[in-house]
Amino acid sequence: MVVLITGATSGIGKSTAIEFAKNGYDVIITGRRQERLLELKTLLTNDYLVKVLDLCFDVMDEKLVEKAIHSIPGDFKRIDVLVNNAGLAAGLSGLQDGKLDHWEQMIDTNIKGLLYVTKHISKIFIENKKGHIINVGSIAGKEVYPNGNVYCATKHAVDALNKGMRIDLLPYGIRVSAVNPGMVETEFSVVRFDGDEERARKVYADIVPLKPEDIAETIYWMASRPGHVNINDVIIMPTIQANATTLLR
Ligand code: NDP
Ligand code: 8X3
Repeated sequence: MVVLITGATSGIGKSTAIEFAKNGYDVIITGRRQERLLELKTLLTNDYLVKVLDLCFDVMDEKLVEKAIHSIPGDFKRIDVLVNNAGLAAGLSGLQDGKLDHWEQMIDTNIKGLLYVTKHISKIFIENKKGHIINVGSIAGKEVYPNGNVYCATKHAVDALNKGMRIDLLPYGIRVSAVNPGMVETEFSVVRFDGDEERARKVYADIVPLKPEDIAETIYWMASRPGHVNINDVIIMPTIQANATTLLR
């Protein structure tokens, strides 16, 4: 079995690569940071004795996405599961104060990047008449919170695409699922606050957030249901978080 994970250099994507490798999957890991891909490749190869292919590309660039997916060799091309995980929030401010480059990066990564990867991998799945796409959405795709405007909009788009893909790919026996987490402690907040580690630390101070492993285990559980079962949608929150804006500190 083969899984392709976008955004495997950190956080949820990295934990998901480890979880699938633990369960004997060969793994295609992708992201923009080559050195991190190589570190993870070494870990997965040595600790779990699986085959690993690293593909370094930016999901925002359709030509690079197409080139990377077309370069996948032999056995790895028999992909069983695609985890559409690469994504980010950039900024947290009122719409009136939003930065255009933040908006474009979120739209180009979370929506367009996910679409590019899905379009190319779907063709492989259609040829094989099987496959499973697991989209990483967010509680931000189910609710809108103050200053979350564009990030929430991109994750609402993922929610809509998750439903649309399931309809379009139904004739080909392709399963489509989404996992929508609340707060998970990863590099997410450091990225959101443009590298401000102190501000990022405060997001998770005095709470017990989800760990990336919690999401990875859920993704693997979805992928490992029997073939006639599709988990459409899961919302997973830390126990201290009731919804996007209500949490116990
Ligand atoms: P991290 O910042 O730890 O990981 C993000 C991953 O996405 C990295 O591997 C990064 O790789 C990759 N990525 C970002 N932009 C691009 C790009 N343009 N091209 C290729 N890869 C890219 O954050 P998380 O693990 O938390 O985030 C993973 C997903 O989970 C995202 O979609 C996020 O929206 C979602 N999510 C996160 C939550 C949280 O609280 N942490 C909650 C709900 C959803 P690289 O930089 O090497 O390219
Ligand atoms: C990440 C979770 O609540 O910061 O998608 O939007 S949240």
